[in-house]
Amino acid sequence: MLKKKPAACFVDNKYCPGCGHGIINRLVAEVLEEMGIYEESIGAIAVGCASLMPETFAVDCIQAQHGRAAAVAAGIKRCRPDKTVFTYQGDGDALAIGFSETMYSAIRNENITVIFVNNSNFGMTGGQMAPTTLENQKTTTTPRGRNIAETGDPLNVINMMKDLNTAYIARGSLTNNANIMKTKKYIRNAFEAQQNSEGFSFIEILSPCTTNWKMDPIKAMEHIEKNVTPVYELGVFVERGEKNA
Ligand SMILES: Cc1ncc(C[n+]2csc(CCOP(=O)(O)OP(=O)(O)O)c2C)c(N)n1
Ligand code: SF4
Repeated sequence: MLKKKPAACFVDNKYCPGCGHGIINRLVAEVLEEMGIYEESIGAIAVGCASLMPETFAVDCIQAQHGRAAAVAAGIKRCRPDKTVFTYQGDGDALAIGFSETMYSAIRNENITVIFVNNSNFGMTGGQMAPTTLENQKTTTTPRGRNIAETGDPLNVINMMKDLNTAYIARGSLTNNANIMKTKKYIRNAFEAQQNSEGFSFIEILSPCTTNWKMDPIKAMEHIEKNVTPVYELGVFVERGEKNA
């Protein structure tokens, strides 16, 4: 039986068929609804395909400028500590132009939740290289494949964050039902950590960009299993202040 659409999703999403953003939007909506807080939460939403989230969501959202979502969320949370405040960001947004805002929110252990969608490219603007683009991955700005001698290594931001003083850090994926359910649990744990005033929580989600990868949805999920997950390991890295890795 199909599960009822969460009330927090009031219209169908507008993402490309097979895009991971639609699944993640729904997971966030389900968690907020199950926790009974979707009318008490505020999203700071990034540019890129992430910016389509508020068109689906019956949750108060503010559109942040490119890269600034974590700083905007931190400001909101400091003014309204009673609200659950989250960002929703792609990898180009959170780790390219917004790297400083993202990292300094973690360094300051701001009591916010960052939902970070790693689809290894700038999706909305046509599939350019992002910090997360894999070695040898072809994008519109690396047509012969990413050359790490020129660009540096793909950015594993969790490796940079996990020794900081933060509350909860995890990386999930969407490649099968078990992974989707684990990712949902990570999102819930992150919101609960925020409600307990434990500090910064960060959920990275490996997600397909079917259009720019030029793959059908099944091939895109296989690509994540075979090529993306070995570079970006799944799991919980920080939990309730305890360092797990
Ligand atoms: C200051 C600024 N520069 C460039 C842009 C153009 N821009 C809009 S979306 C985007 C890419 C976002 O990519 P990503 O964050 O990876 O999100 P995705 O679309 O893949 O979900 C860019 C560069 C902008 N909006 N503002
Ligand atoms: S361009 Fe990529 S990230 Fe954007 S909606 Fe389409 S599949 Fe999703």
